[in-house]
Amino acid sequence: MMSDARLLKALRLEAVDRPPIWFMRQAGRYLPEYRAVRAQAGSFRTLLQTPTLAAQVSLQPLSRFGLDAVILFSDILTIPDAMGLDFQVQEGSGVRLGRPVRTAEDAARLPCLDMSRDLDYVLETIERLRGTLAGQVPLIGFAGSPWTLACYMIEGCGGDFPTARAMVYREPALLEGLLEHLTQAVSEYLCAQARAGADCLMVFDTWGGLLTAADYRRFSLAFLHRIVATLRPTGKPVILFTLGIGDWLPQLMDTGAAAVGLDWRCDPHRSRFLAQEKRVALQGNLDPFCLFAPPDRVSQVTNALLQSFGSEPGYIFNLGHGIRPDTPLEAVSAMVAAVQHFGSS
Ligand code: 1CP
Repeated sequence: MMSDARLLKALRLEAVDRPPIWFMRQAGRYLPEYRAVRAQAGSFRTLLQTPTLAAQVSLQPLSRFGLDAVILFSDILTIPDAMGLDFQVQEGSGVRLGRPVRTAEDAARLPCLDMSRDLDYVLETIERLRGTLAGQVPLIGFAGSPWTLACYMIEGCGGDFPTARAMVYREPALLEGLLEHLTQAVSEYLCAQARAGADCLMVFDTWGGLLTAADYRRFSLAFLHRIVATLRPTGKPVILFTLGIGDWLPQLMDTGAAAVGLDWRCDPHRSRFLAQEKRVALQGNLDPFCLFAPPDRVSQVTNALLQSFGSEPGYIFNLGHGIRPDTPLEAVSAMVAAVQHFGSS
């Protein structure tokens, strides 16, 4: 039964035979089978927007490694794209949004999305995956946090977001208005993903760590709180991940999320200590650069990390951030095998 899946048990803080494993960006460019489908699609955007292909690449890491979860193949930038900002991925030079939001007029022009009309292709991908997975492996739906989406929408590209970060000080009211609008969209998007068949929902707050402590609370954490509260009636567990969370881990644990994701810098012992007190699960946090070591070294580091997290319930193995596109496959296999055999010898 689906509710017996390791991932869902760990999220409920129930005992499991070994930690569940999946990893951020598990469907992506480090896989030759992904690159083949991406080439066949012609562009990243076509790949995203074609449910048969998006479902196919979502399943690739499951077939290759036998992981404990499938994450929907999509991108956090589907929301700005649906709002008319024209999302493009350029070969080698990252992402671009053709129409950035810089003024109150730009913000006022942003439409309220209708999920079943504007993001129907994402919901159709989830429905297909739910059919194929037939309750065997949980499916993770996701979205970007309002602050992280605002960074891309204001800047129009990735990088260190100078325009967005200056707006925190120059035009906080404009920024808050944009974040309100995005909070509504992200909440509705994740509710729609839950209805379509996602078993668990993850919010990527990739750029929350750029803010000061006070601004993190005001411009990111406050909105994460509201998203978690809106999702509660769906009954689906929520995982929150802020890259560079550092000192603010306890506050993230107080949002009501089932689990928090840890980046590679978080100390497993301190995180476990806090999580036990707050009754939340943890997910993380092998350094993605560990996967550039020889396979036997990867196994050693993975085992040491598993030991540090210990065998108490409520732990999900993952990387501390997305897997790098140039990661050797032998290293990934060694990491996965170490987790799958943990505790059995
Ligand atoms: O060329 C290609 O094939 C495109 C590369 C790519 C891929 C594989 C992009 C463009 N997005 C994705 C898929 C993706 N993105 C997934 C599903 C795959 C999986 O996890 O298995 C997910 C969950 C994301 C989420 C995402 N996109 C985040 C949050 C997670 C994180 O890594 O911090 C962010 C920040 C993005 C933006 C984005 N999309 C793509 C790129 C190259 C970027 C980074 C842009 C930048 O900041 O420069």
